Amino acid sequence: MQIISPYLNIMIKACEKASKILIRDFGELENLQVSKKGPKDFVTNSDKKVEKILIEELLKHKKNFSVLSEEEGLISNIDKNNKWIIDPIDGTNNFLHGIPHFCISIALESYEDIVSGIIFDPIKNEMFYADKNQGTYFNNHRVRVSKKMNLEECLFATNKIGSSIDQLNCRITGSAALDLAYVSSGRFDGYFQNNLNLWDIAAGILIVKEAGGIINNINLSSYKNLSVVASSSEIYEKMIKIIPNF
Ligand code: LIP
Repeated sequence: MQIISPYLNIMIKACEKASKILIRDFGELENLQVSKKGPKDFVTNSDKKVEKILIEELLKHKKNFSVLSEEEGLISNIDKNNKWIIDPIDGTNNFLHGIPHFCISIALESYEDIVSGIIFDPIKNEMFYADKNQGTYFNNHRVRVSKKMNLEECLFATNKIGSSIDQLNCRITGSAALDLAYVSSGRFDGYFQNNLNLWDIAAGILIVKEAGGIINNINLSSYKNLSVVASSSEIYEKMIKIIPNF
């Protein structure tokens, strides 16, 4: 019997509400005003609208919780031990190029531990979620990481290309959160990437672990330039022997 925490219920409802805007704007891509935030990072109006809806919905139920979000940054609140960690659109570049591979990612960090997480792909209507010690679910079905043992049979997600990993079969998808979600359900056998932000991966950290996966230790107090290695226990050691040092 699947029982989800009140926090996860709040996160699911916030995603469902915000995703309506995301789906509409994705369909009207050419009308989006884009304001340049930096060489690589474009901020869309959608990004900000979705973030605003998510923050409003989450704080409606837990008004004292703090927030760390991609556009707003850190909103320190009365309760500094509980923090919503939000990426309103993970896969922003895919979104802007009309590629239907992006998601909303929300995590709840409580006393320096990720206790609930959700990754929702509104275009494919695929929702991955977990509460700590309760397992990982994909559209209401329990999922587990890959059982493959041989690297030759594996498919990895990364953004690292180069000779040292030519022996691995890799994909670069543009969404760290969905990469981690796909590891949790066995679509990818492993994932490794560096130079990530905490909001890209916070939900995925728990979702991989609760699906029986292994993930390197992530320092939740640093928000930028994070490295992630995630897979099943069967191939974790084999994988890290091959991938470049981060
Ligand atoms: C993105 C990550 C992706 C990474 C991009 C960017 P955003 O997050 O999901 O894996 O390669 O550089 O960081 O900016 O779309 O939320």
